[in-house]
Amino acid sequence: MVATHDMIGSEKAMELENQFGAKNYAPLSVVIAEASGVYVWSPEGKQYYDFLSAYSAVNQGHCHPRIIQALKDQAEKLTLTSRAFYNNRLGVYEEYITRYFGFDRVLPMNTGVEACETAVKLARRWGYDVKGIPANQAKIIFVDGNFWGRSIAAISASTDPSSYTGFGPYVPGFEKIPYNDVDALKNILASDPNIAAFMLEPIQGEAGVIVPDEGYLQAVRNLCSQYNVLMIADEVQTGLCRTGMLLACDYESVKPDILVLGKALSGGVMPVSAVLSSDEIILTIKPGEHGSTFGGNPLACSVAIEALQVLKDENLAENAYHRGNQLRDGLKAMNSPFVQTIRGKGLLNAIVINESHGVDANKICYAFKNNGLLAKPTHGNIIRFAPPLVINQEQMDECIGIIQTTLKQLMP
Ligand code: IF1
Repeated sequence: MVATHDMIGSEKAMELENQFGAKNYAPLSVVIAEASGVYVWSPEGKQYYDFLSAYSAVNQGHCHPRIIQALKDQAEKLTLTSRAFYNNRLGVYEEYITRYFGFDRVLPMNTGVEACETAVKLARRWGYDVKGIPANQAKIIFVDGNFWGRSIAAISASTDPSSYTGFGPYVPGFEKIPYNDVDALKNILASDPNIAAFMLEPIQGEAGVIVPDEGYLQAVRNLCSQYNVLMIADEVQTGLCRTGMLLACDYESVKPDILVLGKALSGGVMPVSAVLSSDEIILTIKPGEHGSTFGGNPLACSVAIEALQVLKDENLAENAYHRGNQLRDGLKAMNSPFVQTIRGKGLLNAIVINESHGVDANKICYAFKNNGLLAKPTHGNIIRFAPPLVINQEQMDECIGIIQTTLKQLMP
């Protein structure tokens, strides 16, 4: 029996997870014990560049000192009151985040999927109370390749069999159309008066960093307005400077009716998510009709204020924009036979691997690991490259060097 505070080694850590944990993941065989900025270290002290950023939850860099300090300071005073009472941090946070993004109000939740579920509930409720959709007839449109979490509603919207198979029956009232297809959206909105909302990621993360055509977001905005359908932007992964602007929607100056944030909203120190919207939409949910034990807790509020302030103070959107160009230029210059496609915006990138050389994406990620860089394949032959947004030019050059050296080593 390992004492709960023993500093165990990598082998023991993996052994314990394999023996006592559910097997709902198949992690790369690397154990992380410490992290700071763009670096993580194994229990044995081996250093790696983190090119996954906990799926874009540590945009500000691992264990950012200002965010950790905010966590510590608040944790010593007050962590949780429930929403049965007011507390002295929630209102301050609500004013801060609504002014930060330009919305009337915020509904605070914890995880990304909770916030996306909240957005779906808000859209349905608005559909009934404001748009006048008949009871229980509201439809919500999603796109092929969407990913917004692992809840029953989220997998009911999914087109990925590995997300939904074996978990039915599914939530009704969800329809799917192709991503990046304006005509498909126009046709479905014109065909059904009971559509409450259209929900999409401005860039699809899990689907493999799928960047839509220039103008798609603006076309979505216009069509949703034209047909009185709410546009829900799931920026849980693309938001908070990840793609080189504060929000991915900012590239086309599009303002969604409902904005969903999560992940880096806390700088990766705890689960914090948020749904931002207008009075007309968000006030359709009345007291006692929605909530969560930890939603809007004082600790999350203090952490999120600091995490958001760090994004601005350290110009992380601008850095993500330039470092992303540096990375994609570096990858193109390699001209590697393994790399079929390079795509992304800011520091949300992916390479599609040409596996015809007998080397698959998983093997490449293990080779990256051996050379000091951690990345993980998403679907099949796609490797996501998403380092913390604090990465500097010199560190990015070193990472490009590691990637190039590794791919050369693997050539037959
Ligand atoms: C896993 C990746 C997957 C998300 C978007 C909502 C959520 C997510 C756009 C839900 C969560 C996480 C979940 C995690 C792996 C990661 C992920 F795309 F980021 F890589 F799976 F697609 N909207 N994404 O990306 O947020 O409830 O997790 O806080 O489930 O394996 P959550």
